[in-house]
Amino acid sequence: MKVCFVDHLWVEKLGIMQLIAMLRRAGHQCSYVLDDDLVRVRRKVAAIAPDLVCFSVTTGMHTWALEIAADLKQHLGVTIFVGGPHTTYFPKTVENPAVDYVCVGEGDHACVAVVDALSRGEVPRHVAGIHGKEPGGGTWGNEVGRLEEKLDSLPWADREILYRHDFMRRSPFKSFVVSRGCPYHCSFCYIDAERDLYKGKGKFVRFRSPESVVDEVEWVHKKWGIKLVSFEDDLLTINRKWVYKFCEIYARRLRLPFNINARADDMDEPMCEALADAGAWCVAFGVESGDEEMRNKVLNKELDDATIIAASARMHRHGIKFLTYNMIGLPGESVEMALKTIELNRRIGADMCRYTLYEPYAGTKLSDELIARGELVDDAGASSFNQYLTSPLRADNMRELENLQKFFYLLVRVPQLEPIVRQLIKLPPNRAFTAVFWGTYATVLRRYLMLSYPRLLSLGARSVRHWFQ
Ligand code: B12
Ligand code: SF4
Repeated sequence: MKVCFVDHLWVEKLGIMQLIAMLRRAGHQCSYVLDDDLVRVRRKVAAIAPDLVCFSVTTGMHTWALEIAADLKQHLGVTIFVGGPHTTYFPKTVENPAVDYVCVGEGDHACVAVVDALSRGEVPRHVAGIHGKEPGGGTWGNEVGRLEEKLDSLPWADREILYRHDFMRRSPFKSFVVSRGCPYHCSFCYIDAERDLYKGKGKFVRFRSPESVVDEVEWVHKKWGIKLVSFEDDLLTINRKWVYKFCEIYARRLRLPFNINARADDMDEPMCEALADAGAWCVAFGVESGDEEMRNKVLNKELDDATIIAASARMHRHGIKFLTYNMIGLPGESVEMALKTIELNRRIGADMCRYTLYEPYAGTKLSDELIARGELVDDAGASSFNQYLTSPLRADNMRELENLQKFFYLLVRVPQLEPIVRQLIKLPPNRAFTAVFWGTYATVLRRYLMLSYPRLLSLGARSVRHWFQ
């Protein structure tokens, strides 16, 4: 069967690459249209003439995908299959007139089972995790299946099709996700919803074997070249034994610079030593808020200031750079509390920071509480990339917080500016503030991902429409 994935993000979407690998292994033909323009997408898909068009969507980009799906359905009459985190948490997407099937949860086996069934001319009614439409109206849906415990049994992500684009092939960093699940319960994250979905369906936190991960990175490096290995897993450090083993093999065979996501409380002496010896370039971890009560009582992060401070000093001693994730515009946050977040980053000497406005994703614990209390501008929760610019929370000081977020990194680096910024944030939001934000944010991104200036500009040009939608 001819299957075509359509997407508009110029990033390595491992979900799509993973499914392409599964489908090709099962003997299906796959293609990947990477474009955001409706007419161009229609033309490219028509030229391929697929039997099935697939989208992999997160909440926010689903609006773009559904618009394209409607156009393809109307003009080409093609079958539409949508999966990814958005349909996992919002299976009602199947009610959209353009959509034929949605996948809830992990789709490695479900995707193949659906395509196999369709190629036999059957309705994939029996496939776990799949929802579809009843012929006479209404919808049907199946419970998710068991989680795949042996991640090594899945084929490596198929990068071949994506790397036909020079821009993607030449990327200095190449992305990998080698684990699934996370044991924590942050209130702003979807992880609890995912854990509930899979209750009784197998082990939630799983890792590939370190050997297989190093084999894959080595293979990708030999074939396409890597300057920086970007491990995008939620938390690579939760499995200590795994990290030590991985670092030992990686140091021996590759020793390429790499980035990981971690928690500050995992970054003790042996962990820092192992990562430093293996050549880690940067460890990213969540500070989220500089106010301990906000971080732990509201965000449920289970992490105190002292641990963050000690871990940061340790990483500096071991020569590991670190990037912090921070949110401004949190529920009940005052300007002084937000300034504490900036102050904590300054104090720990954060090498790089990411600083967005808190985006309340519908279906997460915190967002649902805000919706119930009527504290969101609309009930849909966050649905676009606007966490860079505006907040959907109702709060008297929100304009000031939105302005402060634009100056976050500048204030971490140049504390002397604080008295001026305190005055500036009282002004209405304006383009000059937005320019400060993009300038500083791009500087961080460039450094973290080892991007050249031309590449950064090119990435910005390809993404700009989605950032401002
Ligand atoms: C790497 C990553 C990124 C990368 C790459 C994004 C991407 N879409 O792949 C970057 C940095 C660009 C990114 C950005 C964002 N991310 Co992000 N990201 C992740 C992360 C950590 C890993 C994703 C991954 O590659 N997983 C491995 C692959 C194999 O899994 P997968 O993509 O989910 O695909 C599986 C299934 O979903 C399913 N599936 C996927 N697509 C399809 C399609 C079909 C047809 C079928 C049948 C099945 C199917 O099958 C796949 C194999 O099992 C996840 C958390 C996580 N652990 O999954 C968050 C996560 C996806 N991100 C999230 C968010 C919120 C964002 C941002 C909105 C953040 C922001 N505010 O900017 C943006 C949105 C960008 C976008 N439009 O996709 C949320 C999404 C929640 C939601 N409701 O949609 C997640 C789930 C984190 C969380 N727990 O809250 N992200
Ligand atoms: S540690 Fe990260 S992935 Fe885990 S619950 Fe918290 S935010 Fe979500």
